Amino acid sequence: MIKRNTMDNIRPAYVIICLLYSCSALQPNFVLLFADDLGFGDLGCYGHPSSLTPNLDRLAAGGLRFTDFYCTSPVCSPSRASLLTGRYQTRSGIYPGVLYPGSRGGLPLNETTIAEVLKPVGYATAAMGKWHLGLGANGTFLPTRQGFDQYLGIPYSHDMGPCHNLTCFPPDVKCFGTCDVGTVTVPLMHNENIKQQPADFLNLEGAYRDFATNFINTAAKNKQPFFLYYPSHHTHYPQYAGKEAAGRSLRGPFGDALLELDSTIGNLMITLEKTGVINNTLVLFTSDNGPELMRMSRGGNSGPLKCGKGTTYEGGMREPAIAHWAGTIRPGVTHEMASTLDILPTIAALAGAPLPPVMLDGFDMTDVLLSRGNSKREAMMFYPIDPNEAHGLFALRLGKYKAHFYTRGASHSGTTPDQDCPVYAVLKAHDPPLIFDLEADPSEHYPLPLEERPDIQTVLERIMKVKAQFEASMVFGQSQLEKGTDPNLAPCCNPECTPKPGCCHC
Ligand code: CSN
Ligand code: MG
Repeated sequence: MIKRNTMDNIRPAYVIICLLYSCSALQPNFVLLFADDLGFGDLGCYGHPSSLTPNLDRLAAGGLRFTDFYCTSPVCSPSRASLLTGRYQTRSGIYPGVLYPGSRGGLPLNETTIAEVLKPVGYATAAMGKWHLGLGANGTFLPTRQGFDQYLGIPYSHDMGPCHNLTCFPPDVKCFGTCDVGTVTVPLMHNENIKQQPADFLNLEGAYRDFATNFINTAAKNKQPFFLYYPSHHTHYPQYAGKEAAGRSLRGPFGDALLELDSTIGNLMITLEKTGVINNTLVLFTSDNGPELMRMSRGGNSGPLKCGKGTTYEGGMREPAIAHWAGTIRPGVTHEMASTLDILPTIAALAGAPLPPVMLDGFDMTDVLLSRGNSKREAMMFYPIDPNEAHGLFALRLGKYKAHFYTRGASHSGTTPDQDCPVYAVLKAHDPPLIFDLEADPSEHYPLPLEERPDIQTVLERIMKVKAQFEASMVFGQSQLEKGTDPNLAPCCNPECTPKPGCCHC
């Protein structure tokens, strides 16, 4: 196994000070912002020429911007499972693929989420936006069962419902492309109740804004430390934007959706300032997986990285990431390797909370954030959307080198000129693995010639050792997706109505 951190995660100074004084005066607030299908190249501050992201650009200018930050899966649900648990999705069983409205499974309740780490040490917790870690019978897997005091949002992807109800601005213009038919319209849930079905997308961002403002105001007034998790639906397909953002970007519907997300983030920052908690709040921003290149000009952009969503190339899994903490994090750029896996241990350390007593895959990155120290993370593991024990890892990054043991294109990465990205680039085993130097060649264009490079052979030996150690430590959890779906579990605001799903409309 790669380096582990245990008790050293809890900063002794915090613990002692917590005992002597009141904990909450020292415990920082956490705002965790998670974009959907946003690529490495999509933000202005990551070089996109026509995106308008003034608030995210400001966050980056006043915070720490990561160049080498990874999610754990090139699709949504597994990536979210890892973010909230600090563990690879294979452990929690969130594979293969993603959860659907009627899925029987969800993030197992015995997994410990960031919210469940923070609640026992006094935090108020709230989630708003796209959950995508299951609903189950009677809301078994909703955020309110996973440590969040409150939830407002859509519990899965918003293309998982009939598209004719997902109209863009102006209201009579239908979205481009198709969504799922034969399932219930997309609901907006408040805690465990359906508030709207179908959800009103044109006013959704405003509802989140109000929910967040209310949550922060209340916590600040009560002098209670808080954790706000905002996994946005933006910029997942089909893009939507309310009237303040629609038509306002230079980049079409994708740019408008991104601009709307950016505005909400700007609004959140103003609320943090107004309530006087900005200097005591760590704001983290990243994305769940790479861009949907199959949407062509309406999809995201992975910038210089290869391919996108659904693949284990860099474009599928390296993400923009920003950490902002006014007066505490020195602004700049870091090339240290970090991951969504590292957020739970970092938050636990800063809050003085004990770590869950399970095998964690994350490392405390407070040194990277607070003193620009070295990352404890030496390696990053790349699992495909359908991991299994027989294939194991598709790729592994160790230091600046990445080895691909298997490569495969994905439907979500279709349409680009690179023939390795689309779905018809079938599974290919590489023995010896393809090896790239990601610092010299971040685009994974030029595999290193192993036979001519004894130094790279030595690197490969180290990589194989780390892989073997890691895989020996990996216990696959029971697959939650293989439990299948039951249409009766899909959320319906009018549960006794017939015929479903059409009558689930309130
Ligand atoms: S995802 O996007 O949920 O953000 O990963 O909306 O992998 O088959 C992915 N998929 C629908 C989706 C289907 C989605 C899939
Ligand atoms: Mg996604």
